[in-house]
This record gives sequence, C-alpha cells and structure tokens, in this order.
Amino acid sequence: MMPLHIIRNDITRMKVDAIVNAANSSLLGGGGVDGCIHQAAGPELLAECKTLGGCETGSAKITKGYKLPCKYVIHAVGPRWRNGKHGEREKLVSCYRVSLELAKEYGCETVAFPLISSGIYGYPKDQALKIAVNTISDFLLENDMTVYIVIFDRKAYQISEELFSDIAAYIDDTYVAAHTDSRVSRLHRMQTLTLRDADEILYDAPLAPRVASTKTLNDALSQIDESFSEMLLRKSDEKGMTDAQCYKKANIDRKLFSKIRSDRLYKPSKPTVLAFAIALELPLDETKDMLMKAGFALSHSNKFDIIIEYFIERGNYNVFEINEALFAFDQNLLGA
Ligand code: AR6
Repeated sequence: MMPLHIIRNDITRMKVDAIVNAANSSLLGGGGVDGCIHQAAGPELLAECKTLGGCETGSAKITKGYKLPCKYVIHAVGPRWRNGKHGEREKLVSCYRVSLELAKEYGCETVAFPLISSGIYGYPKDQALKIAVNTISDFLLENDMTVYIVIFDRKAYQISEELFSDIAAYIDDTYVAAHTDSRVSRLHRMQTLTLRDADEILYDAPLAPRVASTKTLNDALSQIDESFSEMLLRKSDEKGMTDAQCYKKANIDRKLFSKIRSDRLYKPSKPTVLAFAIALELPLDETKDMLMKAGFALSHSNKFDIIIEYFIERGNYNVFEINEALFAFDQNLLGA
C-alpha cells in the first residue's frame, strides 16, 4: 500500500519486477549481495553480464533475472567510500536515480534495492540509508512505483545513537507517567473528590435534568460530526495541498486515497490516519481529533503511539525519519 517500504529480507527472494544489484564496474560478479544474486540467478546471468562491457561508477545496466523470482536485475555500481570528499554522495545518489529510471523505462512497477555501497565498499550505513530514502522518495513524488529498500542485517537500519536514547528516555518517562499513580496525583484526585462531595452536601442542590436526556436519538444523529474523510479533505484544502501532494507525503497509495475520497464514511486503519496527520503536519490536538473520527486514540501504554507523539510534539513530520525510529523500536511502520 505504501510506495516506499523498508523491510528486512534476502533480496534474492523478492518477487518484484526488478531487483537492484550492488555490483562493481566489471559487472562480472563479486562478493556480498552481488555474489548472492549471481548464485541464485544461475550462470546465464554472468553470460549476459559479459556482453555489457562493464559499467561506470554511479551508473547502472539492466539484465534479465533468469532463475530469480524477479524479471530483471539492475546492476548498479556504487562508489567505494574513501572519506566522503571524493564525490561519494553524488555517485551514490546517481546509482539510485539511474536504476529507477531504468526500471521505469522497462515498465517495472515494483523494485527492490539493497543498501548500495554499504557493505564491502564501506559507505557508512546510516548515511547510505538516508541517501537511499531521500533519493527514492524524490523519485516517487513524480512517479508511481512501489520501491523496497531491503535491509539484510539489523545493524544497517539504525537511527543515530542520540535520537535512539532520546526516544528511549521519552518512552520511559511517558510510560512512567501513564503507569504509576504518583502520591501527588492520588492526593489531587482525593481532594477534588472531597470538594465535590462537600458542595453537594452544603447546598443540597437538586440534580439538574441532564441535557442529553432531553434530546431524541434522531436529534443526536442529525448532528453527526464531520467524518475522517471529510476532515482529511478539508485539512488538505486548508493547507493548499493537491491530492497527490497529500497522499505522496503520507506515503499512501493513490488507489487507497481515491477510495477514501469517494467514501465519506471510509474506515481507515490507525497507521493510515497517522500517516495523513503527519503529512498534513497536524498539531497533537488535531491529530487526536482525526484519530477519534476513525475510532482511535493515542495511548501512552504502547511504544508506537508514544513515538508518534514524540515526533509530533517536536514538530518533526518527516514520515521516513519517524519510520526509522519505529523500526528501531520494533514497531509497525506508518502506512504499512
Ligand atoms: N540481500 C540484501 N542485502 C544484502 C544481501 C542480500 N542477500 N547480501 C548482502 N546484503 P555489498 P557494496 C547487504 O558488500 O558495499 C561486491 O563484491 C549488505 O549487508 O554487497 O556496494 C561487488 O561485486 C550491505 O548492507 O555491496 C562489489 O565489488 C549491502 O547489501 C562490491 O561488493 C551492500 O553490500 C560492492 O560493495
């Protein structure tokens, strides 16, 4: 459903139109993911690669997939990491761009990338991931395609140490606040309780008729609130966003968006609501309001909700960074 997914898998098992190989400029095979791909595809892949005459760093060439479950293999040549001052970044960005353009040219709708250059070529994994995410999401703003970034080892997908411990501390604090009944708050509740009781005793006030009971069920139903779908469309109008800007920023599939648009009572999943709330950069109270319209709430009893709240409170609405954090804490990803 989302156009960009980050998953953990062996890329040779991906049933997509094309997988990307982290090759070297000879295109004649090697270690790492290159070795895995050639092994799984069989010798015909090497035979075709031999006809290609190699490939420059920062570029890519396409072959068939042979015994692999994918139709094509796009062989991209990433830069070797030296110290970051030798155009490594530009070359890596170019690898992703050229590969995506090739995939598009061959009519691929689904493409899987490994983290190019982040193994034998030594590119720092967090930077390699950021470049992959940014370059692919730029491309997806203009193109309809589903792209997977396939992470092999757990370590590759790690948010910065600092952010991790900051979120961890936030979770601890929020958990503590939600799960312990401090003496102060207990006292506070006891006091409000006592005061109210005292009031009733002192004034012996007759119970006022409850307003709700005078309303008929029909009255109540006729004042039904704005639905989730209506709020979404209103907010997106208010922000001057087009439909495409809205669903792309939310990392939500176009088909799902048009379903929501055409059905005012559409019942979305909680991660879908949150993905839109983040795309629309809603403050916390409006996020909660939008969740409520779909029958959900943010709770302090689970890490997913706390992490979302953490980002919203800090005004960080980057869905990919949020997903990195969710992933690091073993949570489901937004929109997934
Ligand atoms: N599926 C997904 N990811 C994988 C797999 C797999 N089966 N195997 C490894 N990775 P690398 P590079 C990850 O070294 O750094 C070759 O010899 C791995 O954990 O394969 O671009 C070529 O011929 C790492 O994060 O590629 C070149 O000479 C990422 O894939 C050179 O290595 C890329 O690691 C290219 O080095």
